[in-house]
Amino acid sequence: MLTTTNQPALREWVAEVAALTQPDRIEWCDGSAEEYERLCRLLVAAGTFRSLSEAKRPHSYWASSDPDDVARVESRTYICSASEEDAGPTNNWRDPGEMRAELTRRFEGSMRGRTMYVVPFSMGPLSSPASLVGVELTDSPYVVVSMRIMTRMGEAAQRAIEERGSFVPCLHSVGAPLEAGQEDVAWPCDPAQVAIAHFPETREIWSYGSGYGGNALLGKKCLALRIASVIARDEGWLAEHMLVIKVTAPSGEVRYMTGAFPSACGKTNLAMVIPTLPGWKVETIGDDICWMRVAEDGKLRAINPEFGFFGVAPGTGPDTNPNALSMLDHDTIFTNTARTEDGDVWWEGLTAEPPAGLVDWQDRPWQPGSGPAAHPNSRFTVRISQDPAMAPEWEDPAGVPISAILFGGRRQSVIPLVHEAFDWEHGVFLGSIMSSETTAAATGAVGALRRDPFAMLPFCGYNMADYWSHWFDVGARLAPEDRPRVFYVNWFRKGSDGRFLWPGFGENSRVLAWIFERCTGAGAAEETPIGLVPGEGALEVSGLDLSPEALAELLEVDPEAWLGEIPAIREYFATFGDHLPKRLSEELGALEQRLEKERG
Ligand code: OXD
Ligand code: MN
Repeated sequence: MLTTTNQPALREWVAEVAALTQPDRIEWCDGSAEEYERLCRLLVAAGTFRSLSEAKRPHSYWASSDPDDVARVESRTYICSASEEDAGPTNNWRDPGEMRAELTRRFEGSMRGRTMYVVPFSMGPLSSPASLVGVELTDSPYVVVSMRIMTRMGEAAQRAIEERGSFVPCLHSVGAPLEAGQEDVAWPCDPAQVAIAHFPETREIWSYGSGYGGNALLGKKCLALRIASVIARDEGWLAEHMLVIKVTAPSGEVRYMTGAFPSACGKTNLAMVIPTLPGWKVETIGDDICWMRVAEDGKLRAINPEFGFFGVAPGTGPDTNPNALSMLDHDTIFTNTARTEDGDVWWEGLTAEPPAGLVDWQDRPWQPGSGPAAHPNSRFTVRISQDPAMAPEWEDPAGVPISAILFGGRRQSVIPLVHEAFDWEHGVFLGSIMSSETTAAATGAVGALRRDPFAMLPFCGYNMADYWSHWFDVGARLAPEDRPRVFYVNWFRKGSDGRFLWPGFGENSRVLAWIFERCTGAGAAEETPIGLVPGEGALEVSGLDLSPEALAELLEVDPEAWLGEIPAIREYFATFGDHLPKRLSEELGALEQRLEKERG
């Protein structure tokens, strides 16, 4: 059991925060199984957790959050850089001094009546100099057990911090102090006062008022993306909101790919996809975050800094993601799913018919027709090691060499099933114009179209236009033959009858196979004004219930519809003023010319 540290900065910071937040107790977390068990028992006793049936789902728990604390709150997520310009127009900026003062007031006494847990953790393998270490101070035992699943947490991480002598301080409170004799609630939080603040210059995170997901598990979105993106800019690498997969062809040849998709667009499903194409294999390296560096061998190499999945449950089913289902069989925490009579969990998409006797995510009896039983952003928290499709090299500190980078979003029209960028620069342009129809992963309207460049809109810790320049700079350091090829995919195109044209899921392996073959030089492509699409017969569609007309519609590039997108892109780029890389305006101009030429 850890009781303190020989690291002066950590010791002093813990003492300082304790003096401010006034917890009843301080507990240093060692990450042991015993500690996990004890905290889970405590969460059961507090009513936060319910044990699921040992027979149905051994060693698993169900939690139901406050109905006002169910997703990341982007409107209360702040980048507090010294200058507003450094945060850029896509982030909420607050002056660091003012924010610090305001949050200090909120944190004052915020842990009264509670335990403050000291949670040392590493994003990335402990042995890797590329990993980032942090310490989360939190008054939420739910956060502690989740961090043990999601990160390499505990004693070994603390030793790494002591050796390095530095760490990223991550302060978290649910913002619900208990006065003497006051009874606790199952999910303490303070939704009205939520603030998730990032200080990029001093590399600190302060999060107040929420106990949910990315707001509270600070290693993931806050550290491994927002703060890491700033560190990556300064050090010349890339911290990305991307899955990483290993694709093996029937020949045994291997290629690694990354993919950026906005939240809840099927990233986890693609990371664990079981190919329908005979002989092909896909294995997972990561499902959400990837860090890429130009390595000594000249390749762009990626690691997954995480240790667990925090995946969206609804839509995870036997057809969409059988690997995930077997991974969730045991040792999993479910938050805001529905529950069955016999002590198991359920969500929309798990089975065609809901079982009788469900209780919904708020623990109320559920009736068919009364809305979703599971919250649309309900989640599972599970160790990566439980994924049967994990590639053995997923923890290799050297990373895996990337051959292809995929971008994608949820677009009902205009964007074809797949197209390839002409080169790296055009690829950066494709990433910068990504747009998607919004989902339930964040609070706000669902189904509206929003620009989500590189799927980093909620996660880039600095000016998005400077981030694009950084992508050009990293590309310039790669030899042309080592630059990954860039692709844009859209599984969500609909036909004139309003139905999805592409079956998706396992069939997406057909698109991966074409991408793979483009990387090895075997795949045929046809040039269009927007990029390269599969040439005649190059996309393997045999055995699919897909008419030639539907295939043509899927791959169609309509110059008129694309020209219709240009003014909005130009307007969007203009919001970045002088920061916009000149190369991106040139790419836009060149696209417009190619489209006009095609239209004739
Ligand atoms: C996530 C997200 O939770 O992107 O991964 O919202
Ligand atoms: Mn994500």
